[in-house]
Amino acid sequence: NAMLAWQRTAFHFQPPKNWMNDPNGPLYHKGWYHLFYQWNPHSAVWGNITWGHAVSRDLVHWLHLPLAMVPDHWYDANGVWSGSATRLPDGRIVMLYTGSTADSVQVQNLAEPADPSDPLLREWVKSDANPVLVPPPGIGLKDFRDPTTAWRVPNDTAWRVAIGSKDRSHAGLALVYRTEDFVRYDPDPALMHVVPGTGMWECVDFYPVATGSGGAGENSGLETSAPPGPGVKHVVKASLDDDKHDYYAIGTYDAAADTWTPDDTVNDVGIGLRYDYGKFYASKTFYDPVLRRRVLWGWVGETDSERADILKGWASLQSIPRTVLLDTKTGSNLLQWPVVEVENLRMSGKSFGGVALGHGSVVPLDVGKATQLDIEAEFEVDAAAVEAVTEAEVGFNCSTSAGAAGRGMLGPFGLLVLADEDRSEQTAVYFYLVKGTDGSLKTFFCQDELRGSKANDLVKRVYGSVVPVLNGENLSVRILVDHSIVESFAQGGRTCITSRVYPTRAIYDSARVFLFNNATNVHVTAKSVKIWQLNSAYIRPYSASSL
Ligand code: DQQ
Repeated sequence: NAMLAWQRTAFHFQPPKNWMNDPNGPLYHKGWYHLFYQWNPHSAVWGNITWGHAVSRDLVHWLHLPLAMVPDHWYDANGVWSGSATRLPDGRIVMLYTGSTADSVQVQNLAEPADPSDPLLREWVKSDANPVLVPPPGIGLKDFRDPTTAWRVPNDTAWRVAIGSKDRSHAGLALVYRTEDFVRYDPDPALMHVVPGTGMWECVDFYPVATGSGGAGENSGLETSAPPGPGVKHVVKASLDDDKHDYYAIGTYDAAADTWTPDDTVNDVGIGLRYDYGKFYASKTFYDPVLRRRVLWGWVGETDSERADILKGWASLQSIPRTVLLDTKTGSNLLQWPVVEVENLRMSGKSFGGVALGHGSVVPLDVGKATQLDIEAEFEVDAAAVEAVTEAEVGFNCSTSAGAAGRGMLGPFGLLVLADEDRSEQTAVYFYLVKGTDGSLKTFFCQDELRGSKANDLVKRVYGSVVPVLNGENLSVRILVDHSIVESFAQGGRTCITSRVYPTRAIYDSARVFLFNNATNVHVTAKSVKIWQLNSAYIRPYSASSL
């Protein structure tokens, strides 16, 4: 379909056509990264859920393989829903996934590769023992899904698996089962964690992060079974069915009881931090033994209409895979950053230095074609001007604000991407400072889609949240632009925002980039802006000759 063809992305993972949702069972095996995903083989809307499958050498270029699993048994007849992979120390790979039965009951099933020596793991065999777990007493038949990667603890042979649910009072929760063989489970699950009011927890994720005492950094990711103890914290993530956002918290895992306690109870799972303040859901991490890092995948859905999805014949992307680390400087949030391999797509780059942005200025940056970009920008605000302001917009909130068009004393300022020449379309990525009467500064990081497209069958929002900025730090942002997606990472990945936008004019050679400062009381300097054109990734069907 030539119509809307420019909306298809060039370096984000997509199936050749139809509907996709959650990433499933990511793993590394014999030289290949594997990604499975929820897929509808028949149309561009959710349904008939099967597992699509693709492999990559570098998390950027992908080969599509035949379907891994289809709904062909009573215990998954209504859909092969989400699940996770676990690599056992003897090299065995087990896949646990949720089946929606012929009667729409949610059960957990086991599958294994038919031939583990096949690097491509093309064929999957479902266990004769399926289903291996059914909803326990007190849990709704449709509230029991998405098993995690399994982990072990020191001095115990039993594996642990967490499964998301909710209780009768609408509290979201994670149950933990123990198993020796992935077929028989302790029928009495531990309650890992529960948060009142948060509703059904989908796609729970649970993993350790290094606190830095052992040296933090890109290659300091921890294997899922890394023993708890000094130098290790554990993250719990839940995808909230109620509001379709992924929430996480950092805390301490008690391996004896299989319970977990957040460091900060005010910002508990589901009520505190999000991985991403835009369109990003049902995410999952895996440990990459090659680069010793933890990598996060998330489903980025559409914000156009179902009608448009059917017209264009596809729906949804996967986010750029992101390295996840504990931010050892703040200790209270994670850092997410596009995997380093993305930088191999960089082609010609341009640098701009010391661009002065006076009140109300808009400065075009000539970078040529601007539909596939990697941008790194750093801003310095005029400290004396900030000092002179006594109080500024303490009640500010990205989502309820007027967006980039609003004019505050100390914001907004940042970049406009996927903009056309006269900015009839633009997606704004920006900072906005607020100042309390006590002189304290707070920095917001926002993304404004309100003018993203001339089309009107779209959900357009201003997204964002606070981003921690430490003493002496400039404001920095990394932005990946890929036709119909803008993925942004502020302050090294402390706060992230993903938008789907559907420009009708800022397409092909008409797309532009601008710097802007709409603040009334502060001058800003874009200290450095680096912009690279990004090449397209090879994402194509597998054939024997493609190896
Ligand atoms: N998607 C799957 C479920 C999961 C939901 C079904 C989250 O397993 O809870 O497609 O998007």
